[in-house]
Amino acid sequence: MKERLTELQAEALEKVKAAKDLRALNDVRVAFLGKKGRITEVLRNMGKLPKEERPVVGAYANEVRETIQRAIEEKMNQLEKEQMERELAEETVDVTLPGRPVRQAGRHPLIRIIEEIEDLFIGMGYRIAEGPEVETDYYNFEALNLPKGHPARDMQDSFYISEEILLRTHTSPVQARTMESHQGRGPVKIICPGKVYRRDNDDATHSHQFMQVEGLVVDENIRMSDLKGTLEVFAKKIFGDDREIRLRPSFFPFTEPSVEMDISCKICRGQGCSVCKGTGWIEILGAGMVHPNVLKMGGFDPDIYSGFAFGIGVERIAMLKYGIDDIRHFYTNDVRFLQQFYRQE
Ligand code: 2NL
Repeated sequence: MKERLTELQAEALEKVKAAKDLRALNDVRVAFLGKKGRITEVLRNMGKLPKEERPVVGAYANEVRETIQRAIEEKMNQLEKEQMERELAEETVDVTLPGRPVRQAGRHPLIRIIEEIEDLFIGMGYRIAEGPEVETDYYNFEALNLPKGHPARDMQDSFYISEEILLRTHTSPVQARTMESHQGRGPVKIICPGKVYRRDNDDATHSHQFMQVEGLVVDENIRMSDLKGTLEVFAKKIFGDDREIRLRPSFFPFTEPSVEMDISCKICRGQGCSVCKGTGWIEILGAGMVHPNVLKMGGFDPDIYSGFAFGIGVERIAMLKYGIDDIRHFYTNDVRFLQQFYRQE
């Protein structure tokens, strides 16, 4: 029986040595030392031995058990160490590798123009006013001298939500609200940047949603010359000191008189090209003296107060300034388009 145990020990040590991983090692442990293992199996026959031999064989069996157990533990430590070393080697980080580039975002070209305009007018003492994009018919039209039945109020041209509620078609309602909040006392000196909506079919020069910055000054003794001087400062700040401006008579329901402002074409310097359509001038905004009806509805006495107002289409300014040929670029978010503006920040 002792020989049998010696043989088992040799066999077990051989298998421990050959075990390639922790699972194989565990199989060896179960096969030899487990409850139904082969050592236990041998000891089950102890009863057949003469009484005096039993303690000797028993002690020897325990020795064998411990020898195998020790071998298993040693092998286990060795395998674990090998595994750890393998993992460490695999997971080594090469700190000298160049990093992966992080894609950098930046401010949208329209926001950049708006901020530039805001900075300029804040420097001239204006405040920035904002208001709702969903407006009432009163503030969007009525208060701006566009009474019911006026052609500009055509259902075809605006996004109506109900008979009295619509998406604002300009930022003028913010100005109408601001005038009202002043309760007939000047001065009002604001610019109103924001999103506006018109029911248009989108193409290279039209978008059903676009950005506007409108300006309004109401005080005593505000004259056309104040408007002209202000717009000239604006034009030169945005397009460069080398640009000329000119005002042409025009018509808007909310201003009287009304004008449109052109800047001289830089591309052809007055010689005539496709951008200025051969005229040497490019239209950039509309403006005028606030209509007495609009002052009245805003709570101001037109015999005491006067004012000027202007409306700037931000996309048009950005397209001219950066040479962009399609308004849809601003709203389709192609990073190749947007990235061209990042580094200028
Ligand atoms: C354009 C023309 C304009 C205004 C907007 C305005 C606002 C009030 C009173 C009077 Cl509250 N006028 N806004 C005035 C003239 C022209 O915009 O073509 N914009 C792109």
